[in-house]
Amino acid sequence: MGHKPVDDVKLSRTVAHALRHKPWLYELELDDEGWVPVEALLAALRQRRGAWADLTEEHLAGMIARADKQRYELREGKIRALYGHSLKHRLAKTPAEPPEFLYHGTPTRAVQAILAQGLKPMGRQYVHLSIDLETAREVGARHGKGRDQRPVVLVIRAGEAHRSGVTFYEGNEMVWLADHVPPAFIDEPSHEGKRDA
Ligand code: HQG
Repeated sequence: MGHKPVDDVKLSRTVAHALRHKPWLYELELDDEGWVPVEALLAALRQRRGAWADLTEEHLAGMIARADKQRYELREGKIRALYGHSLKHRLAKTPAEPPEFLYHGTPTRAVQAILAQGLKPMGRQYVHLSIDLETAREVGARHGKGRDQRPVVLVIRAGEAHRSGVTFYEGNEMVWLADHVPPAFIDEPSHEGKRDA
């Protein structure tokens, strides 16, 4: 590509900060679907680190392509985060029909509250759900001290919830979003193995 390589992890974290959490610190304004002009993001990033002084769209595209998760979408001169937002202005998402079962990994300490109150978005705009057990386990493990705690994976009866009026949205191919998942559609860990639909 003829460009000096940049640290993908640092770049991705800063892009998440800008596109999910605090765009105003980067003089960015997200549109209703979370998009910003790539050039505006690049201009802000170029000012932040010496190593990013010559940052180009190719650096962003490379970071997105190499990432383990599909966090960002880059299209027609614009870029957005696909999920994870915490900023106040709630992004417009299109309701969609979820798979019959989804999974949510969480640390043990949160399970009791979740089974009592349901899954809440907490600091983000939406509840985040995974399409498979292994991904959910990894999501839950992020919250453990030293990341060595064994997370609990809750099984979400998403199809049933959807048919009962709970709204779901597609984040990307692996991540589904919801406003709130009531406890009636959440199965405790002991049921886990039987629900692999
Ligand atoms: C918990 C990462 C108490 C919930 C991941 C979670 C994901 C409750 C925590 C994405 C609760 C919120 C999001 C209730 C939910 N009482 N605790 N009623 N309802 N919780 O980080 O889902 O790598 O905001 O279980 O892969 O862990 O950044 O959500 O433990 O897709 O791209 O409250 O972020 O993606 O934590 O993760 P988070 P999450 P990236």
